[in-house]
Amino acid sequence: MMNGVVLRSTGSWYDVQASDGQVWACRPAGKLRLKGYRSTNPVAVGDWVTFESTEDGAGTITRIAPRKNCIVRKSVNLSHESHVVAANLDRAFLVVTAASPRTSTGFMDRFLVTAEAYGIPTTLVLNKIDLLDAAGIEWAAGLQEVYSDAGYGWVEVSAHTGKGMDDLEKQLAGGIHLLSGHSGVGKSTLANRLVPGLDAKTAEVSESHSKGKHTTTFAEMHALPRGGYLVDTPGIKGFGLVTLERDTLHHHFPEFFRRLPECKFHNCIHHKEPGCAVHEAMKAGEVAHSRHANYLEMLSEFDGGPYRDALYR
Ligand SMILES: Nc1nc2c(ncn2[C@@H]2O[C@H](COP(=O)(O)OP(=O)(O)OP(=O)(O)O)[C@@H](O)[C@H]2O)c(=O)[nH]1
Ligand SMILES: [Mg+2]
Ligand SMILES: [Zn+2]
Repeated sequence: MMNGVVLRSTGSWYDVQASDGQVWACRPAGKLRLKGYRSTNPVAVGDWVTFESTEDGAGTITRIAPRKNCIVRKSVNLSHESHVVAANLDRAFLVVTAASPRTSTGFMDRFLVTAEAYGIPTTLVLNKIDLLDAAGIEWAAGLQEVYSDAGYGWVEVSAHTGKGMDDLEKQLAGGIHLLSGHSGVGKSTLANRLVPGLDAKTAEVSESHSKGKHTTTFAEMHALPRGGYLVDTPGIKGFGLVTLERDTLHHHFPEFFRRLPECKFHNCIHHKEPGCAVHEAMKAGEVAHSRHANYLEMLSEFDGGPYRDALYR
């Protein structure tokens, strides 16, 4: 019996890296499934598994360790089934760009809320800084302030010129790190820079739509030279709001949560209540209007029924 971590899945086979570093091609034992999950794939990238070697030199996965967390995509056809993209993440790096494609703060905030809710710390990575014009530089400076104030890490890089890459590398020591973001923001290009010898497929953003081409289609995990792992994932189009609750949504905005004790009402949701400390902080320029506007937008969605998607434990 051996223990290892799942690096990638190719159809019904899984590449599992054993604790001695060797990679085994494994198949799951029949009916293997973690309790409480209804997903199209029983085993996911980042899962810690136990396996036995078989006579043909492959392996059979006999046990999946309970997951610390996971990122999930709803499958397109089977509305009740979902696909576990990756499990056991120590940090997510949300890659954003000013143009080709432009990442909206609405998208960033939805990602951050979901990641918060499931305990995945997130750092924002602004890529393609080589392409920033004056307006882009201003946009980036504004966002850096907003997200630093909220309590998130912010790194600026160019996967093309290499600028800022040491900064990013320093944050990748140990653990399982996820690269996420829209298609075309440069996740695979960044992975190619960070993982020596990696030659992940990348593709130019379509000129007419300024959108990525969904080049990466499966999550794949790579060992980093200084230890730890990096998961390159397919681009996200957008997502709903998990099994979040309307009345606790605001808990997942760290800068709102910190101010809750100063609100007049202990159950303030920072909407229209009098004596709201979040509104006061906004007036004083300490909480970003964009964060609050995006929060209200999400809040309004709950009135149309509960959403579930994207990330869950
Ligand atoms: N100018 C510039 N282009 C970049 C940079 N990083 C990536 N690109 C380009 O952006 C395009 C998309 O890069 P990918 O790495 O394929 O993007 P991705 O996020 O992996 O996209 P999906 O796999 O579709 O989700 C490619 O043409 C890259 O060469 C950068 O720092 N500067
Ligand atoms: Mg890619
Ligand atoms: Zn309040």
